[in-house]
Amino acid sequence: MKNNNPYIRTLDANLNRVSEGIRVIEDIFRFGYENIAMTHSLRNIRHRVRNTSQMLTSLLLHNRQVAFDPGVAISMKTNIDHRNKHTDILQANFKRVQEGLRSIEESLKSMGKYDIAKQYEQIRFQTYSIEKKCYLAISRKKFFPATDIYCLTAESLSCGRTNLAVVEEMIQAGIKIIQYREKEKPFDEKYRECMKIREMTQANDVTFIVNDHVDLALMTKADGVHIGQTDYPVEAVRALTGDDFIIGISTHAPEEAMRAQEAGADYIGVGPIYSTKTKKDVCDPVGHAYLEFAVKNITIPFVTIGGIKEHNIHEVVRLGATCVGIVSEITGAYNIGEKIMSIRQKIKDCQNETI
Ligand code: TZP
Ligand code: MG
Repeated sequence: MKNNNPYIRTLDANLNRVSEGIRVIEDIFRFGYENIAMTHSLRNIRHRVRNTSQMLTSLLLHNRQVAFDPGVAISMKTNIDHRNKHTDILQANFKRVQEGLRSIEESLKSMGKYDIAKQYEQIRFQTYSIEKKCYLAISRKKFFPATDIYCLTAESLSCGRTNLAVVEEMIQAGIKIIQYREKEKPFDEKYRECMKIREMTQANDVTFIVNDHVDLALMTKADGVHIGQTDYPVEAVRALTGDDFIIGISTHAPEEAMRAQEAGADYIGVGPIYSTKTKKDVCDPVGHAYLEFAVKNITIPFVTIGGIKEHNIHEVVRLGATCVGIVSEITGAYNIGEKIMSIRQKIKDCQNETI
């Protein structure tokens, strides 16, 4: 058959190549690493690749001529690649995706479709930073766990129970990440509590984060630290802790979130969504709009926090929050285990609604 439009055929082949390459990477993060955040951002980019040229679909299919493609025969004769490590497969597929995107750009320019070409250029740049995040995610041994509830301590809101007693109940209820947040006590006491919590969390495979104090986090061998906007910069903290350490940062606006992500934070706090009395120096509630921004734009894990209770949790989950930070509703519950079970069920119910 006559090769009537080489640009359209190149475009068609490369759109398939790029989507397939992203799908391979996505599946490694989905099934191999069970990394929700990376799976999510790869899925977004795969959809963006397809949606950007949706109006060309019928043109592309009309011009598809697999039987006349000399590349098929060459490929059939070539031995299969012997890549067996995840990192080799990732590297090969990122290259495939980026080369494909460049080829798409050039074909579109040759067809006079400069605006769409520009969009694919942006997608290509996006893949460069996702590639870096993928490598960081797998080179770090410490991951933000894939989990629904992020618990924090608050002894003054624990109905007379100690931080240690509350943490014990959280662990028994199956909580997978706990932050030690304690603003009042002297450092020697904080140190003793953190040492004990480290022991308890380690024994139960629970991620342990220390609020505010990177020195305390390092001394007690916590998995990470959680800092605020006016604390030391993420880069400076990272220089101190190394890569094998989780750094989380509170954010209250899109610019702060983007900056934290660029600076190499492992996760961000998104909030306060609703008004809360738990945090003393807290800003006004950011409401649902900022959460919606985070759901669409943030590619690292994020913890939705601030005034979240059993009665309003459905609102944030329906907007796309997957991990929710809850303080007083849990620390102040009469029965912490039952409260966690019941909140967890509400989260599941909302997630099932959207399937
Ligand atoms: N960061 C933003 S709001 C907040 C923190 C630590 C406190 C949330 O507490 P609560 O009791 O769940 O409203
Ligand atoms: Mg702080």
